[in-house]
Amino acid sequence: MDSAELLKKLSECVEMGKVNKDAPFPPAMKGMDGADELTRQALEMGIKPIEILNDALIAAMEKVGEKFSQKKIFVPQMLISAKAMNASMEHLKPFFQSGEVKRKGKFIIGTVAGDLHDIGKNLVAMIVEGAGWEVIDLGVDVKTPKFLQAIAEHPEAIVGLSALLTTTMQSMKNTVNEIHAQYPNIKLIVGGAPVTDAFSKEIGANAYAHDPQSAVSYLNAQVA
Ligand code: B1M
Repeated sequence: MDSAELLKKLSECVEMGKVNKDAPFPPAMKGMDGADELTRQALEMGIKPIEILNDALIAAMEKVGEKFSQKKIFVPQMLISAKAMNASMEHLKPFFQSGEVKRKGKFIIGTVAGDLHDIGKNLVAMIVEGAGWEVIDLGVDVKTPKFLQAIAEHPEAIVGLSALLTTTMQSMKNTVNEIHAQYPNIKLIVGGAPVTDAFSKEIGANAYAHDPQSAVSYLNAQVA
């Protein structure tokens, strides 16, 4: 198998959610190498981590994000693709951490104060990471001082806020106000099931993303 074929196969594994050889899903790929084994082989073959990231992983996650936006796949498939991507990323992390591969930028994300829902936020974090960004995930029930602390540590970052409850949309508004009061130039993206574009404008966020792929599109546009 040459390097182009290997990257294509790896990309398919991430798109289809084939984590490793032992993984039973998807049934059509049973017994075949998965993202874990193929990433190891790609590195052993001398393919650069940046090529693996861009040509296989990011390409695959873009397709996954688009299919999700078009309702051709649903949350479970997206989660399993993200799991396969993570299996591959485990092999690439040392290269990112050493600075050998340059990320597009930093993205701080958290679910706002009072809100414990994290499935959507985690999906956004994983897809954004798969798109080549360094993600600083602050978790759930994140109060404004924790966001402010993270921004002080990473002033170049773009910040994402997630809310799933109509009640915590008020926390989102407060956090956006307080962040912008201290850091008027920081870019803020908001999202989550009850959040709308109109609400995002009303509270002065810089952008509304209805799904992970639109968050990626906004982020990539900032560094294009
Ligand atoms: Co809760 N819950 N829940 N819940 N829960 C909802 C949200 C609710 C709609 C259910 C209902 O009543 N029909 C309702 C909210 C009603 C409202 O406010 N209008 C509700 C409620 C009321 C509650 C409690 C108050 C229940 C109670 O205790 N009485 C309580 C609140 C706890 C708290 O947060 N303080 C509660 C608790 C829970 C669980 C802990 C049991 C669990 C959360 C587990 C977890 O997250 N680890 C839970 C769950 C699972 C849900 C539902 C069933 C599913 C949410 C979910 O994960 N969806 C939900 C009903 C529903 O949505 N069907 C419900 C899948 C996820 C992939 O979608 O999060 O929307 P979502 O993320 C999407 C987009 O929104 C977007 O990308 C994702 C992928 O497309 N997105 C972003 C999200 N964040 C983004 C950020 C971005 C960009 C895009 O940029 C920064």
